Amino acid sequence: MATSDAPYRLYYWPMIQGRGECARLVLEDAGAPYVDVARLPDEQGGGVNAVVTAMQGNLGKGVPPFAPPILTDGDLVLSQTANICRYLGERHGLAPREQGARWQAGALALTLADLFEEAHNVHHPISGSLYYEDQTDAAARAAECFRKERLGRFLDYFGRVIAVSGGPWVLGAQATYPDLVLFQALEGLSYAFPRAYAKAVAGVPALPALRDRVASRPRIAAYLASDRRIPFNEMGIFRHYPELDAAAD
Ligand SMILES: N[C@@H](CCC(=O)N[C@@H](CS)C(=O)NCC(=O)O)C(=O)O
Repeated sequence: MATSDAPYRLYYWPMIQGRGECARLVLEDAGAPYVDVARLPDEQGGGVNAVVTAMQGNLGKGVPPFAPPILTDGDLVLSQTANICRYLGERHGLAPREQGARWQAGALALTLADLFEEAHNVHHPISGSLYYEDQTDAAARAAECFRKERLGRFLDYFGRVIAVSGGPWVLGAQATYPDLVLFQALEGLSYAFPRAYAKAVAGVPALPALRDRVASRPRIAAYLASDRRIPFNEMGIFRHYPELDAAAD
């Protein structure tokens, strides 16, 4: 599986941050050249069709991807967000050097993938194939459980990870790719659940500190200010439905 000097190609839904944003953040922080393929005009091979084609396994040989985000590096086709971020992190100095720590970084990225899945399932507790409006009662119950049981558990966990590492990053003194994915999780949670997030994060000051620290990394700051950063909206993973962020908890 040769890699190439050509820019990476990222295939992800062009209208949302979604899980693709984790890969975008690692690419941006690394200063790695990439093409966000589906954001190209249709006539240049972009648009939703680019993602659909990629999902059909038309990008190359070997293991076909199940779902986006999908990253290609030359003829290597990769899927699974945590896997893509690990690949990029290890290639671009955004991963620990020691093998054991590399696996532990991978565990953090996978735990964050769990959090993304749970945050998504709050507004789609029955099925992703139904509209939110068709599952609002179940979503209200799921949201209450998420706010009361899961949100704080995840945030406290990452606070503990930072405390154990000595901080300020999740793995200690050096920023690594899980920091960028955690940043995206914090961005998304504060967008989707502003009240519940504010309450849950109040006792974990290391997290807003890490979020600020990531946001002020020069390449990330430039990215966030650019039109490459798609605003949050109600089509993505993190959606703000005020009724799912009750104040009463
Ligand atoms: N575990 C996968 C989940 C991938 C996933 O659910 N992708 C969504 C977009 S964020 C999708 O379009 N899925 C299509 C499908 O599952 O059929 C990851 O972390 O990358």
